[in-house]
Amino acid sequence: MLNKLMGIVPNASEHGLAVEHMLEMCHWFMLTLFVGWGTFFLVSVYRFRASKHPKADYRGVQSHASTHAEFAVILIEATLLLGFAVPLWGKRVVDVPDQGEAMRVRAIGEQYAWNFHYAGPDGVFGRQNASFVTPSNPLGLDPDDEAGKDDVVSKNELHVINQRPVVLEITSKDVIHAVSIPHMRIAQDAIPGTKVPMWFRPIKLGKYEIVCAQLCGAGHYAMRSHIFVEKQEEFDAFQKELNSMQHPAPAPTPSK
Ligand SMILES: [Cu+2]
Repeated sequence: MLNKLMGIVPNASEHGLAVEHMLEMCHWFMLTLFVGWGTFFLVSVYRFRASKHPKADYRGVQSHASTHAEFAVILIEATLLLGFAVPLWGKRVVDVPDQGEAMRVRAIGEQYAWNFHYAGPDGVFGRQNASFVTPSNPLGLDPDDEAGKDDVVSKNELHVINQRPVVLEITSKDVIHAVSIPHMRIAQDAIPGTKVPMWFRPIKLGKYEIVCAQLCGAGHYAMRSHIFVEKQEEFDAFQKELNSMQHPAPAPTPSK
């Protein structure tokens, strides 16, 4: 209920409910702390006002109630962190689905766009080298590498298959960006020179927003993409269309 009040978007991923549960507990805890400390502050301001207490009292508090309250706060915070947050995070980063089960897509950030690189039907990413980078080959795919001949790249559009786990391999070409997909309850920094895997399983067909979650320069606001959760046939059609655009068949030699 508090999550909704804070404007959380609907969940569209398998693990999303666990994240929501965690958020909800934290929000209730923060609300309790806010009301508790706020009340304490107001009561103190009123009770110890100068007109009633012209002379300062240096004896301080005699009861142990505040110590117990503080200890309870530490205990709840430690439980939230060690009992829920760390195990949840541990599960996410250790249990990455394997190659056969999941679809691997590389997400490469640049000022100011996201490139999504698919391995194509062979499931193997083509070799890349910075010296091959051109406007039409933004990721520097080696034209001589067989594995790269079926690779496709889409700009600002990530297409995935409903119910199939996706592993995003996240990196950046220039500065630090971050892939954030609120509906999937995931976010991860894109750091140049590293490739960080982040995974999720989409469970609801539809189009959702992907935003850059690191202030990466003057055009940061424009670094907005979309994720399309589709049926297998729609995904295949999308891949085929990109493939025919990016790997056009050689023109037939004119016959005499
Ligand atoms: Cu960015």
